[in-house]
Amino acid sequence: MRVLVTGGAGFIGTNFVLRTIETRPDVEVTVLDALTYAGNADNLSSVAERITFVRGDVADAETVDRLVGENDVVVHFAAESHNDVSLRNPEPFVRTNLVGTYTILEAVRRHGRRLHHISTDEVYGDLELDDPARFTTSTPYNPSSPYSSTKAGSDLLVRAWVRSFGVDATISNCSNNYGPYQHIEKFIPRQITNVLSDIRPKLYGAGRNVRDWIHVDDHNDAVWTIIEKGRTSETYLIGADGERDNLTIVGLILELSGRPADWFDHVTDRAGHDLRYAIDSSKLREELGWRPRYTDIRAGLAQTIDWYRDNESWWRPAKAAVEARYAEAGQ
Ligand code: NAD
Ligand code: TDX
Repeated sequence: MRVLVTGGAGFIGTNFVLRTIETRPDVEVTVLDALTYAGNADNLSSVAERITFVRGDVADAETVDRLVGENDVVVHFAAESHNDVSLRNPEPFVRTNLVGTYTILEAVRRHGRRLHHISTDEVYGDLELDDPARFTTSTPYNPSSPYSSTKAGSDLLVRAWVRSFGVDATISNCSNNYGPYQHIEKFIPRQITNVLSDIRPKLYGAGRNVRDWIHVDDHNDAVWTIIEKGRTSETYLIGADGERDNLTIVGLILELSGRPADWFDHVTDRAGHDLRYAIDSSKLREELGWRPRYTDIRAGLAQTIDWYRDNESWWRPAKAAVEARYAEAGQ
């Protein structure tokens, strides 16, 4: 099988490519990545001989058409992915997430290829903290931010291309990922690298917002399960029953790092900050037999802290600039 992985030099895409090469010797991987600030080609240096890497834009129709034509399956991870950045400058979100997905869809349609589109639980908006409900595939779309609205729009484009043109596509909406190679602008790696830099962790607002954490390897195993066993035109929700509020996550990081429990700051809240996400992944579990392997978030976080401690050269060059941007916003 020849697989085109868009966004393969970012956090989840890197983990997907490394794991695919390790566990599926019969798969040929081509990565298409624009190497924005969030992408890093060095992530893939250990498998450079085993993959084809193309630096390019998913909104560039010519490049996309050629690469889609040369592959059997497209796994579309490429996106602008950070809510805080989307609040400062939404333009690249519209271009990459909407025009990029449109460009992929047109190429997939022309060449009759299979697409798996990677999306997020944020398309459903948020839940109240005391609401026992979780998102299902029938929850109405209700995105809050420029990021999540462009991801919602990209999902709707995929659905329309399936219905109108018979494109062979599946969609997955996953909850918050953590693990190695995540950009340090994101919550968990920001706090881990803060602690490693002697900076106090920064919690937006009261820290009561809830995210449903899943280890990136569990997400990527689910993606392979859908590629291999998923029914065409279906949407699958991916989640590992990992609901925790941000305060709890910071508490665990402090404890695992041997710091006092109150060694953190409350900072300016995010505009329009979604309260709670929670995924009901029973469709994926019951229909396709997927199960998460990382069910102990404490152990998963300990392993992630070790990775950032052991790979300081990977994140250190970006740290001062990331913190300076947050400081400007009072965060
Ligand atoms: P990331 O920001 O770490 O990586 C994105 C990658 O896409 C980078 O390598 C970047 O260079 C590349 N890219 C950006 N614009 C591009 C363009 N125009 N053309 C080609 N490449 C481009 O993001 P991530 O956290 O790995 O997320 C990957 C996907 O998973 C996204 O679609 C995101 O919406 C989705 N997702 C993420 C999470 C999460 O918790 N991180 C959860 C659910 C879904
Ligand atoms: O310094 C921080 N302090 C803080 O309290 C940062 C960076 C974040 N937060 C809060 C905001 C959220 O409640 O932590 C939570 C997680 O924040 P992010 O890591 O920015 O993730 P989120 O906004 O939930 O979105 C993530 O999950 C869904 C990914 O970035 C998206 O790509 C994915 O779709």
